[in-house]
Amino acid sequence: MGLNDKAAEGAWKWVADGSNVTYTNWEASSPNDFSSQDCGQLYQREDTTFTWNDDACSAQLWYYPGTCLIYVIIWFWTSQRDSGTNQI
Ligand SMILES: [Ca+2]
Ligand SMILES: [Ca+2]
Repeated sequence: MGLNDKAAEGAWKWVADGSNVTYTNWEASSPNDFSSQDCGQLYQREDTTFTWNDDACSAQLWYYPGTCLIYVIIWFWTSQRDSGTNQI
């Protein structure tokens, strides 16, 4: 989400302009820097609201495309199912 604390642990900055983060919406236990997590990610709670989590920067590279792919598959499956229903 364009947010990291790579330069100094705990000093979260926006990648876009290097400015300090003023508003935060961290998950209750985050940021916890577990195994040196330095990149911010959106985290969807079970009630579907979003908070922030710190995660390994390498994890984001596949996490978001993977999530998008799952949504596309669900959308495609749903649209096929619905179009089949309409034809009956
Ligand atoms: Ca960190
Ligand atoms: Ca974390």
